[in-house]
Amino acid sequence: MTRKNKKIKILFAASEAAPFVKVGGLGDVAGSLPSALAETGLKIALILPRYETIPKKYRLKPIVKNFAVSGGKDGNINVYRLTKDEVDVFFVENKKYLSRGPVYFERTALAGSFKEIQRFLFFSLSVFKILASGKLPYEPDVIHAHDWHTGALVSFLKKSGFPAKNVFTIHNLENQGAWNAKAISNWFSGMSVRADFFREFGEKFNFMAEGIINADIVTTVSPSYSAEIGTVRYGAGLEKIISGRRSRPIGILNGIDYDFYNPETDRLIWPNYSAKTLNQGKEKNKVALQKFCGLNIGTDKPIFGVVSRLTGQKGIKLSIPLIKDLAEKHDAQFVFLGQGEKILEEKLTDASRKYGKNVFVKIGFDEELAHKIYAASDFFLMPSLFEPCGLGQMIAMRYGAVPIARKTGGLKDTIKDGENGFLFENPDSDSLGKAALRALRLFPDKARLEKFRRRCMKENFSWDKQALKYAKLYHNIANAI
Ligand code: NHF
Repeated sequence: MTRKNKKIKILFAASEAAPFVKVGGLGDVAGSLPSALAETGLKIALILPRYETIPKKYRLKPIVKNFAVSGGKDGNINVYRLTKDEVDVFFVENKKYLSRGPVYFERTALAGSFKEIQRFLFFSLSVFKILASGKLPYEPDVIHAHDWHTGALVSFLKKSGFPAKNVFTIHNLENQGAWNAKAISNWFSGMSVRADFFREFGEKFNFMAEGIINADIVTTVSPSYSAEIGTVRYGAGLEKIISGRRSRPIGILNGIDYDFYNPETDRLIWPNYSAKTLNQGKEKNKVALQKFCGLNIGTDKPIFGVVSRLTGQKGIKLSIPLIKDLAEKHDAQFVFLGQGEKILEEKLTDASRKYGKNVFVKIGFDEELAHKIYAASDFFLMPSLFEPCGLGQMIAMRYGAVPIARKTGGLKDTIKDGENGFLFENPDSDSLGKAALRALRLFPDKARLEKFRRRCMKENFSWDKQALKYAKLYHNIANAI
């Protein structure tokens, strides 16, 4: 069989993947893209840390026991396997570094502790060593690493001359896993592992940069983000590294799981509905959400939904000054779900205390409530300062909620201003306020509103087309000498 006709084998390495473990968008993508890739005819496997939070209902089969990654018994791993939707999923267990506690150690999910750096360096090292030993019952042609958590894996593969090709995807350049180089080198040398090939940035190593520098191909999760990150404004200090590569990162827009997010069958929402029954369906979901949240009840009140990490990136700050005005003058309602920076959590909670009948806030993660918000909302707010892709706007559109978003990254690539959403340019409350007022003017015009909603629901953000783009890219590099 020639290499061209052979089934190419891909291995995904990531810090999270739904449904086993999900904190944010990365988990959605690493969880749903593999099965879409399997449908294109590729052989695909996924490797994750085995966190203790992974539900016991997943029956994992032990396949490798007591494999030594580094010196001492703390450095041994066990590997487990489970097969789901034609995808082999490998889980790496290690009590000291990988398995205990939450996935990330900060509420924002941004790397902020040495413990977290150690976790993902150890994971990267484990994946590299087990691949190099030939003990993993899977020999990939392409290793696809995601975000800083697996940046070191790309370096280990490259520096050792490992024969597989590698792809590195930037999901969010803000979270770089940069940490004091000395602390890492000392810890590594205690385990007899070399760190001298990581590049130093001042006094730090930077694992996002390691991935970008050493990968055969770098991708981003939308075309616009790929162009943006070569600039000082969006490059988060890595713009030179990015524009210094031979070719610009390839932007492939994310998809969403169209079976999981489907208003016709979704069991987490109140009544199901389709594009044909959308007005009635959304009204019923709205009243049910208003009751659930203790808001004033009425289908004439526009609901703005927000499901988001509460961090600077997401621009939630821009929406806070608008709440009073829109709630008092326009009888608008807001439903927020998310967690992150304390200050944002407090400001939102304050607003819900002041305008309790029009503002509901839940701090935390809640998959079920998230679906209910998508189904019930008229508008969905994403005022992000930058947005690599953004999944919320695509999910919202699938449920007929019209997005109001900043014109950046994947938001710009998925929303057409004045057709299926509202975009604004400047990252300030005034500009967001103007976009929200345009949306509010649409609200009483039921026929026009319905047109917007239908156009949203007509979009196709499933993985099908996007998975083919990845498949083509894997074939190209696997076949390149
Ligand atoms: O969609 C998954 C997600 C993106 O824009 C999102 C982000 C993190 O910031 O690719 O990763």
